[in-house]
Amino acid sequence: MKYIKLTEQYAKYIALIELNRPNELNALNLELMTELKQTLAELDNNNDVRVIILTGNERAFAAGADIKQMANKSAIDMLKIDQFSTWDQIKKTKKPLIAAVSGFALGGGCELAMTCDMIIASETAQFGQPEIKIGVMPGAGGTQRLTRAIGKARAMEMVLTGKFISADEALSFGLVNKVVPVEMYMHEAVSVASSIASMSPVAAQLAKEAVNRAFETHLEEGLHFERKNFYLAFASEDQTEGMQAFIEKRKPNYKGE
Ligand code: CO8
Repeated sequence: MKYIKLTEQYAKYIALIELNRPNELNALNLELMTELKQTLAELDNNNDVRVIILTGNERAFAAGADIKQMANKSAIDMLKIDQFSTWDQIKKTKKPLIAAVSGFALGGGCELAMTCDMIIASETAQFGQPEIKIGVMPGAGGTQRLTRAIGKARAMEMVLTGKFISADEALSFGLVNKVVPVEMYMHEAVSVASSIASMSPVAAQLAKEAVNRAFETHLEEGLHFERKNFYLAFASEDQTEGMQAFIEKRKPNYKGE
């Protein structure tokens, strides 16, 4: 792969994907997004992986879609390229996906971080939807996910002025889970990932699916969906193991079955 690096066993049950276009601040060109989609699909089918961490480098998580690649495109070119089918596929990743963000997370980069299930940020992280400054607007979920995450007033300000927010602001707005010193952000992401990886992968998948449903439907339907997934958890060996381990006062040994 040219634009991403994959370490399948970065830590026990944890895979690490690093966006790797450092000279372009990890601008998300079509090739990178295709590699990312394929890698996530493969990891979703790999039983040795329970949690995936997505990161960039210290300077940039990703500074947005590749402006140079888009600049001369017509609306019909964009329609035919249909890059959003790639984004839709990434959104369908079943395993928990943690973004470890340092430096710039802008435009499509901010949208990619928000597509993940949690965001661990270094204190140097900056989030923004600056598309308006180049004459367009967010296109990969920025107007929707950001608004749901931080509310209309703040999202409107970011989207209409293009201003960046700091990691601490993002934390106080509820966009990120935790902010730590730059030398600690990967360590913190691995720590959260390890905690999730020690749980039943079946339960994690069912729970992720149910939380995401909260964004897509009304309460009654969401509760109904949750209940079905709750029942489904009882079809797993991990449920038997988890409850038996509690009763026997020992650590559960989950197999993802
Ligand atoms: N696309 C292409 N190249 C980029 C991008 C980008 N988004 N961001 C940075 N680069 C390149 C620069 O052109 C530069 O390359 P070169 O050295 O060849 O000139 C290199 O990365 C380093 O960048 P800078 O010299 O500009 O670094 P600074 O530290 O001075 O500035 C900034 C950093 C503030 C991040 C600045 O680079 C910047 O403003 N970048 C653009 C941010 C932006 O507007 N992002 C939104 C893009 S549009 C978008 O994401 C729409 C998403 C729609 C859906 C997704 C569909 C795929």
